[in-house]
Amino acid sequence: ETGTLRDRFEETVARDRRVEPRDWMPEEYRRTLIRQVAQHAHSEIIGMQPEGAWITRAPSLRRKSILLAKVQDEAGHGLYLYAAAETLGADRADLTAKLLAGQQKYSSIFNYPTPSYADVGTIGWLVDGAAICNQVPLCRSSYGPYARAMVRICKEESFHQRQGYELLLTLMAGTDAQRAMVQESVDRFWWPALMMFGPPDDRSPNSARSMAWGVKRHTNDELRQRFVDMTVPQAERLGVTLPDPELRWNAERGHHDFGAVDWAEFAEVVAGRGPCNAERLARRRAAHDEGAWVREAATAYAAGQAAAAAV
Ligand code: FAQ
Repeated sequence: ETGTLRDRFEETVARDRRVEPRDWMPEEYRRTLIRQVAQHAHSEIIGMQPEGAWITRAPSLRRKSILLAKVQDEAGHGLYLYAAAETLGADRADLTAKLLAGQQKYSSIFNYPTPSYADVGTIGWLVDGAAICNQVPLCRSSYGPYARAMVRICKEESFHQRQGYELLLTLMAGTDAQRAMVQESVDRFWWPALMMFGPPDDRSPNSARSMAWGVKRHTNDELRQRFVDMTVPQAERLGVTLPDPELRWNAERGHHDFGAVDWAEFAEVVAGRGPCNAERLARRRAAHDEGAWVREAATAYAAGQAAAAAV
């Protein structure tokens, strides 16, 4: 019986069809998807903080409206992703509890500070740029609900990337001090953006299996290279220097060569010892506590509705 079910699962994956919530799937497939989707959801929610810090300080009504919309989109992405994880049998409250307890990861990138307003632009350009590069292939992920959530998320991320790039173009057309502010911000975010793609392929324990199952479509290093190749001409157009002396076009490979990422720094950040890990989790815990009354009210309301329906 399990043999046939497993055959059917393997065939679905081999034929590049989608696995749906009611289909039989290997427990390991379920587990790795819950892991990846939950980390992705947590990243969206924690990812609201670095830019959210600038909402009250945005320099104009237009900039404030754009930033508010972007940060709200991130909350929305978190919610669709938690919903996708629930189709796998996970419980959102439990995932949140694990995030708050530091038992589940979120992207390393959100543990870096945003001391400058230019960081809002740089996050849009580089962080959302990297996110799109990583997530467009996930629209073809083998798990249906995750793949479909990615379609809408990627459309919104494209808007996010554009608003960031446009903000930076505006600053670059301004004063010397504004141009310096952009360069300083790009200097801080470039390497952490490259780390978003995860460890190098020979140190990525999940890649081979996730690729075989069609959960991931490209390896971490492939996507990192694609991001570098895509970003270099954008940096030239913008007039900023990417902080890597080894970055150059390699005509033989048809790709840019680039310097070594500091994987020791990455390991520290993922282990919870990055510049803002403690602050991000403390803020998230406080928001959760402050929202307790909403959860209680919603539960009481639902109980009231159920009681009324039972009469
Ligand atoms: N940070 O074996 P692999 C966004 C962990 S974009 C922290 O290679 P995998 C949009 C990894 O989980 C950011 N941990 O793992 C936005 C694993 O640990 P585990 C979110 C990392 O899964 C923009 C271990 O290292 N995007 O939010 C990182 O095959 C602006 C070994 O790694 C996604 O989550 C990292 N950077 O590949 C929001 C995309 N990299 O679980 C607001 C979906 C790796 O075994 C503002 N996820 N780790 O304990 C993926 O594509 C994959 O999960 C990868 C990692 C590529 C991230």
